[in-house]
Amino acid sequence: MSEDVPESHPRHTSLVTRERIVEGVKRGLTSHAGLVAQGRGETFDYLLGERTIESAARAERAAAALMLGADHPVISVNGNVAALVPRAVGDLARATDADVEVNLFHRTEKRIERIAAHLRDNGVDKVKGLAGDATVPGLDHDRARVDADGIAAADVVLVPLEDGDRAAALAKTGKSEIVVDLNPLSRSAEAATVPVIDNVVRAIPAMTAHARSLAGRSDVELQGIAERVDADAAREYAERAIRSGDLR
Ligand code: PTJ
Repeated sequence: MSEDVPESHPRHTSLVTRERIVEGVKRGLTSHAGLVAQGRGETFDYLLGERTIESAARAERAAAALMLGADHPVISVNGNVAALVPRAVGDLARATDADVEVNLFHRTEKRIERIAAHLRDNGVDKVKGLAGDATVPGLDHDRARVDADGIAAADVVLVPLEDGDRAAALAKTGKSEIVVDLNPLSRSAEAATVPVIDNVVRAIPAMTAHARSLAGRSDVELQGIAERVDADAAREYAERAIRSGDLR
């Protein structure tokens, strides 16, 4: 259990995060593949120094502005996100007036129901994803299913830790896509309108803080902030940080 990891441990946060994923698997929220994804994420986070790099901080502000200025923003939640940041997802949804939709790569009705219940237990009032009555074009069978009044109707979708195929297919629908992914070279990050190269445990609370401080800005101002991010430059900055990182 995470309480067993002493706070004095130099990698306390990373170990607690890992424990949350293990717990998520035990509770049937997170897929077994989610463990592998977590391991990959940990590697990139280690190489980034387990901190929010400057370009990611700028992208988080832009992402918040994009969501605030949207007509219908939706936060997509998978098994890893549900285990790691259930409360933070609710906070961001309230701060940006966004829908929350459970949308799984390894889709089972049982896991969707469990995740929806877990999110509700953590203060998310309304959870979509159970209907699955629309599809994202270009994807085969269950991986394509989304809610007609959720992701299918959204103009801005936040997809943390997404599979590359699905992120690319969603981008092709013309929606603006915010991707949180620690790997700047991933196809998901490449598909993003706003790539946030940061750990979801830091990125979602940071986006909420930005959304709160940007509340009340005009649509023109929000659009200006959102457009100021150069997606290619953000990915390149992160790649440089990883390749040249001095971790000692
Ligand atoms: O719950 P499901 O069925 O929807 O499945 C979710 C996973 C994440 C298992 C599924 O979407 C998947 O297989 O994803 P990938 O292709 O492994 O991609 C996950 C990406 O997220 C990788 O590029 C990781 O580096 C990155 N990642 C992992 N943990 C974090 C992360 N990025 C940000 N924060 C993290 N904590």
